[in-house]
Amino acid sequence: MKTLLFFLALASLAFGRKPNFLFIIVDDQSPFDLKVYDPKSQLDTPNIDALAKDGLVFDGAYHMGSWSGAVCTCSRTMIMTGRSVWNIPRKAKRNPKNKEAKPTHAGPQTLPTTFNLGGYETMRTCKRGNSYSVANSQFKIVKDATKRGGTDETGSHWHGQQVMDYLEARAARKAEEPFLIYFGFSHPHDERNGKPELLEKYGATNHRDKNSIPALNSKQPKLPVNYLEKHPFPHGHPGLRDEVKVPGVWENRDEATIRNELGREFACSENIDIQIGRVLKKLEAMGELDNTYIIYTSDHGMAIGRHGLQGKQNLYEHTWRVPYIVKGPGVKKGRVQGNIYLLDTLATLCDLAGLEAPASNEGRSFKPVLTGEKKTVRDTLFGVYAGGTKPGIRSVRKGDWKLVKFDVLDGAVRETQLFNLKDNPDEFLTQHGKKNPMLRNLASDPAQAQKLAEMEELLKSEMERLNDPHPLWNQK
Ligand SMILES: [Ca+2]
Repeated sequence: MKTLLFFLALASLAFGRKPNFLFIIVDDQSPFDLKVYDPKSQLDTPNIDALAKDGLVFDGAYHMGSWSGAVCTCSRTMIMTGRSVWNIPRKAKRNPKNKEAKPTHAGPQTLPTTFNLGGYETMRTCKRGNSYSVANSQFKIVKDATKRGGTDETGSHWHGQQVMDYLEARAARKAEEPFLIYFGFSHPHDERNGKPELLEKYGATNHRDKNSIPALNSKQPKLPVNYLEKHPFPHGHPGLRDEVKVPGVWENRDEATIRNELGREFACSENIDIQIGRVLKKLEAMGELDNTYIIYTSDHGMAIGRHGLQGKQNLYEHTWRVPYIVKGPGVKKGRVQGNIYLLDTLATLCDLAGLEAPASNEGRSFKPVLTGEKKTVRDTLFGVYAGGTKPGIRSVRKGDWKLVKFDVLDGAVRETQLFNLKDNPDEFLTQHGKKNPMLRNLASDPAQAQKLAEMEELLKSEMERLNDPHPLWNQK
């Protein structure tokens, strides 16, 4: 018997244990909130910083966008299915070109179904709603509730506690099967009701009076470098909740309102970091940390005053991009461009687990980037916001160049922006400073006419390739 056990142990070592996954996803966070992406940020996130130091930080992680004001819903559906933005399950009438759009009970295979079949125990905690409910219910253990309050029971601590309790229960029953934990938070999405001590740290208050503006406080985060009092033209979604109705901000874009709201966002984000710290410590104590891939990301970015916008319904880098950090067995340390979409997560996690990605998946595994064999898995990135007037906003990026087009309000707004992101990472719209003539929108610069034409062509081909049903004014 002893000999048999010895050989079994040897065999399990030889074949290796399946790795675990801790997929952390926050709600509405710009990468530039984090010190990892903006060293000048005042947000303290020691646990995320440590993750970044021991793992790989992606500078080119994007979500593909949304055809709904609820950007969360599209983004999270892409994560769950690995499908591209116009090919995710939804009502067929919204895109008659898309034959696969009709909702069916079968639907595409998802992150939880694939990992369930692969012998994983799948567990999730996250907010309720604005996501792909079919996939949410497919996890073996589901602990969902929307927690945006300022106490342990009503805020991010609650999500952290669900994971702590799950890990405790696994330890008690000596669970052998590998786990995939979808560790979601309801914050820093508004309302950003942070814990009192963290609000105090960032000089913020839970502002509730629509008829006044909050007080300025020297502890509040500074205004973003690309802050504007107003976006230079309507962005195309009149009455959009995130731009006009967020409690504490509404339509105000004055310095005090924006700095207070950033303080609230930071208070909520630091509390998330504290919860991550608890869970990582627990994994270490259980001896599971070294065999666990940890992924940190957000469903999309967020404006909060940048470019005069407040919400997530735009395609500037602060909102189109997401933070994306991976640490785990065999993952290189450092930074990489990586050019990835959130929807590549499914294929990548399958690859790392030795599972086959489902046939319905369109994402690409970026495991070769994680192991250092490649710098990127995509040359071109496409983005859409079509939740307001149609066609809406489109973007395309290749190398350092990025094109953004607004075609909204029945043709009343037709705007083109061309940025060189290497020179102008903050996407200044009008000339910023005197030294570098690239620090502005270059769309009308005759010297860039050829680059503009090239990017226009690239955008058109991406829209066609990806089944986009709404051509822009200059594409017909
Ligand atoms: Ca969100």
